[in-house]
Amino acid sequence: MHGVEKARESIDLPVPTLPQVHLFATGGTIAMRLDPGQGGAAPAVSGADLIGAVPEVARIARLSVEEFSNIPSEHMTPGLWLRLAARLNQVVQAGLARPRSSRADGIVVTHGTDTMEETAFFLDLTVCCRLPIVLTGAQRPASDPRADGPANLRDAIRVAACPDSRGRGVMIVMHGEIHAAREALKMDTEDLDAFDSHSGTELGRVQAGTVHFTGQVPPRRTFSLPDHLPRVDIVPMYAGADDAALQAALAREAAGLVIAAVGAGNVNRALFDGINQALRQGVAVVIATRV
Ligand code: DAS
Repeated sequence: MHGVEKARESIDLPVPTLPQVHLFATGGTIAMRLDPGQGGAAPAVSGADLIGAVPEVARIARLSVEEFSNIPSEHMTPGLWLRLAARLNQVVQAGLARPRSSRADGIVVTHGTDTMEETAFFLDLTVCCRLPIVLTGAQRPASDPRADGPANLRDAIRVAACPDSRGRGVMIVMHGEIHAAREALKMDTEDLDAFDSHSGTELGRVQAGTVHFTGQVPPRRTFSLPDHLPRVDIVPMYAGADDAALQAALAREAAGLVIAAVGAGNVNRALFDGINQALRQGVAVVIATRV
């Protein structure tokens, strides 16, 4: 009798629930396998397979998966950014209407590393919420015996599930490092430590399974999601450049140009004249620098 009473008592105790993390799989090397027929790595692994490869994350979070796409990130487009941001906003908004136990506490996006910084920055500008949104990927395909995808995914889920990650905007988690989306740059084509923060100070690290934040979150601005993104071209300045790229952008009716100028924003005569022509045509021109 005493034992039955005890069992009833333990059933009535509130059960602590694990955080809920929603994963969007978009593709990239993390979702590729070597395909000798194609002479390289090719998309082959779903988001559900990625989670299946790290069963231990069931101790960190409850997971749901959405197969958004399975593409190399070179194929990412502004149209796909709009769709992805809209879905993330839906998940955030739907979650707010749900009871605490069934709403997402964090979001992970698996993505190719080549344009990850661009997607991360776009999401940082357009998904306005305090939920952690964490992008991760891999430098080695899933078929590589030393694949880095599983460890990166585990770390990303840890960061997305961590209460301390709230309000820090969109982040990239790779090789145990946490980078703010506004700061992250892919700096190495092959090394597993592929990303750096351009200020030189990362936001934090995942060490021995624990999330540590050490850096400051850069100031964040968010915008409501437009229906359509205007064409903006990047025009590089380099020794010997002429205005060919700039004229091609104008011919394709770019609404804006970003000039990757040299030094403190310098261009040569040909680009200077082209920029003035663009301004006369009402095209927005932003002078940035390669440095
Ligand atoms: N396959 C490339 C990409 O999709 C590289 C990678 O993911 O690391 O971006």
